[in-house]
Amino acid sequence: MINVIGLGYIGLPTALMMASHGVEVVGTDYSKELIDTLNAGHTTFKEDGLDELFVKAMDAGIKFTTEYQKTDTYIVSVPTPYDKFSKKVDACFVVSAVKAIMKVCPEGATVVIESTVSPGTIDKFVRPVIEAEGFVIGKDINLAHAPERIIPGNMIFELLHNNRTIGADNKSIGEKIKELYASFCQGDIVVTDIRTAEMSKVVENTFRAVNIAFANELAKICRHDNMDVYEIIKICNMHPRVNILQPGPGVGGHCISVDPWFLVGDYPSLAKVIDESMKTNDSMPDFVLNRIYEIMKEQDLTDLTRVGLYGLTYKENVDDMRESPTLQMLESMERHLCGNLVKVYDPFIERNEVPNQIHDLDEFLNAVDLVVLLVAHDEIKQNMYKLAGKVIFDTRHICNIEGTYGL
Ligand code: SAJ
Repeated sequence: MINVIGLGYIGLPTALMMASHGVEVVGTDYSKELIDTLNAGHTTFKEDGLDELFVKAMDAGIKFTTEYQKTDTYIVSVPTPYDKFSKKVDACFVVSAVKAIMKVCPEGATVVIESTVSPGTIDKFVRPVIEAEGFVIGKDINLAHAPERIIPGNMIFELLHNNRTIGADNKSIGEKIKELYASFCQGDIVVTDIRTAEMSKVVENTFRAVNIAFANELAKICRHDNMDVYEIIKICNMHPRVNILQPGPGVGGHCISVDPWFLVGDYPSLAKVIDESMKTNDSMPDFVLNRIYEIMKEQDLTDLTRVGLYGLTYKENVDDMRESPTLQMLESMERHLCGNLVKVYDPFIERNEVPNQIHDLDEFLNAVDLVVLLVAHDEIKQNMYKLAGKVIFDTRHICNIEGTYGL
């Protein structure tokens, strides 16, 4: 039986996927509310195909509990935030999960860490916890790292089809864990050592962060001299070896906006390009705010209460608001004492999360003169005609109404 610890954005789909492929799974989470919701037959976030997978896994007998189980294999997928000052990974949730596992696990058990950690974290924080309980790693307890790679918005497909990496202390444990993941994963599974697996995961997200920063920097350069960044990127991308990403209002989510900081925190004098890239991405919400003020001036708009921010989530068609550019903009406005003036709307966020949140698209549009498109949800793409007559500032390059302002 597999005990999956932490049933969030990664742990839940992973547990469901294994269960629906014939693996006996118990999912554990310290939140009783979350466990009660799952046991009442409901999933805890929106994702294409998740509800169907949940039904399959329930039929296959998956169980949910707040208790850690006594079993031979554990998968730990708890959050790994970073310390905002030191920029280093904060492994406290991983450490407490492993400590709790050590209290119940039998000798010979394998602990697989799925959570994203910076290189060396498992050596520095996880091994000492296991050894402190008197276990010898490799003899009494085996350790592995199987970093996840799935993208919110396409998680279920990617869980099935992406290639994966398994890091382990020795080949036989690596192969054993590879076999477990191969129960559902149709991609290639590479077995390597733990440190290489840790580093590869962080490097993948850093690669994307640096490339988004490049696009964001181009947007700023093009704005400065009134050039069309999208046209330029489109033309450049016709070159066989150029593939520039899209500029945007900033980088949110719990991965690309977080993981690269681990490298800056651990290698401050070496990770220069990464540091500058992260700063560039973090500067985008303020860049967008300045653009809003410029556009208001140009359009003779003076009333911030008639400005509407479309989109609160960190990207399109997900309900996840973590580190979202819109929240970063609102925080910045808050510091200038005007955060509670603008109107905000997002079809994916039903609860009131910020001041002046409106829950109906038409009502939102009626309440504003300037619409700032911050997230490219399908809903707004399908209702673009409703923006006719408004001043539009499109940070995602989705609106082709004449006169629309861009980044
Ligand atoms: N963004 C841009 N321009 C782009 C692409 C993205 O501004 O061209 C923005 C998005 O709007 C969003 C942020 O970047 O705010 C991140 O979105 P994303 O779609 O690039 O990535 P995430 O954070 O949803 O998922 C990433 C993925 N990593 C990579 O593609 C290397 C995913 O595969 C990982 O599993 C995930 O991080 C994770 O959990 O680590």
